[in-house]
Amino acid sequence: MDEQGKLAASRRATGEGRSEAEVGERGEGGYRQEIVWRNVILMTLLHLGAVYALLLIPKAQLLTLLWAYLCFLVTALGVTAGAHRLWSHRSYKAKLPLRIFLAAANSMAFQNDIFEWARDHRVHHKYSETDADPHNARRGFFFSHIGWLFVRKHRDVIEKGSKLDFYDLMEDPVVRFQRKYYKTSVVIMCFMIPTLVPWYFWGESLWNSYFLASILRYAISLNVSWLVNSVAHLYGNRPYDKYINPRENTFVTLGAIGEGFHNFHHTFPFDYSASEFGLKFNPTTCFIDFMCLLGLASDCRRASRQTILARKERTGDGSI
Ligand code: ST9
Ligand code: ZN
Ligand code: ZN
Repeated sequence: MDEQGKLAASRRATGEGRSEAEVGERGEGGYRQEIVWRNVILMTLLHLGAVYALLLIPKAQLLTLLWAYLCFLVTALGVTAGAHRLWSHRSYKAKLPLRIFLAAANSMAFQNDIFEWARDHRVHHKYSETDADPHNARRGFFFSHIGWLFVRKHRDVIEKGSKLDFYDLMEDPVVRFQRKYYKTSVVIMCFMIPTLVPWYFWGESLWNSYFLASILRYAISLNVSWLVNSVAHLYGNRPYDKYINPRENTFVTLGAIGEGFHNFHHTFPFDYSASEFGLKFNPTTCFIDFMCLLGLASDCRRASRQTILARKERTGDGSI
């Protein structure tokens, strides 16, 4: 990226140029919580739609249900192998075709574009459980699960977040492209493709495929991702560091295709497997390993066995 581009990306990332009024609205010293009603209404409608979709399950073709599940897996990989382990943590390297696939899968997830997701996530790791953490679990289960999307961010998120480095993200043309065409890519990947494939290929009704492969799949994948921020920050063991909140939670691991080993992950965020156990229920790790086999991924970073054991000994809670 040229210097101009870098400067513009940095300005966007740091929030430079935000008006006094906008900053003032977040409260000078304290924090005035401002509800974003548009988000409350849209998320309520989405969840009502998902409950209605459950009633359609017995009426849908088996292939449609399998397709919805496949879409869920692709969605999940776009978040776990893409936005999370690749772009937020740089825990492995991916060649262009894999990055394009992961960016498309990430648009299917419709969880904000990769840049925004990774920016919030890096801030979450750096300032966990403080006001600068976008989904600070100390503000309760509801806030860390979904509530953080219903209010304007605490000013600490933006202030402290602006001090972190996000250059590498905007240096990736795939990230820039996805951010530029984010809305279009979401319409295509999150809504059109999941809905049209069952209708075109096996004659499912548009109604069924829209509610099952788009709405229900989207609502479930959001909630599963949010469980990492809520449940995995509140319930479970802390074998690696008992002084931090994130925990190992099997229930979350199962839903979030290997992302519930959260005490390990916050202790060793650079580890590409996000868990001590590599393949022990970690479909995301299986996927990255397979990509390495195909030559599409490389340089997987790992915390050494010795480092893990020493850390467990020093700060773990004694559980396994
Ligand atoms: C969603 C995200 O659901 C889910 C994330 C889940 C994370 C899980 C993590 C666990 C890891 C493992 C993965 C497991 C996955 C398993 C998958 C299984 C399926 N630093 O945000 P704005 C600045 S999204 C620095 O508008 P407001 C910046 O300048 C759901 N600066 O703040 C920015 O401007 P720009 C769908 C920052 O006005 C400006 O501030 N999406 C930072 O307070 C304004 O930013 C929605 O529902 C930072 N961190 O609004 C939309 N942040 O962006 C939700 C901001 O131009 N979002 N700045 O550079 C919104 O509507 C708004 O963000 C808001 C806050 C209302 C929440
Ligand atoms: Zn966390
Ligand atoms: Zn992380």
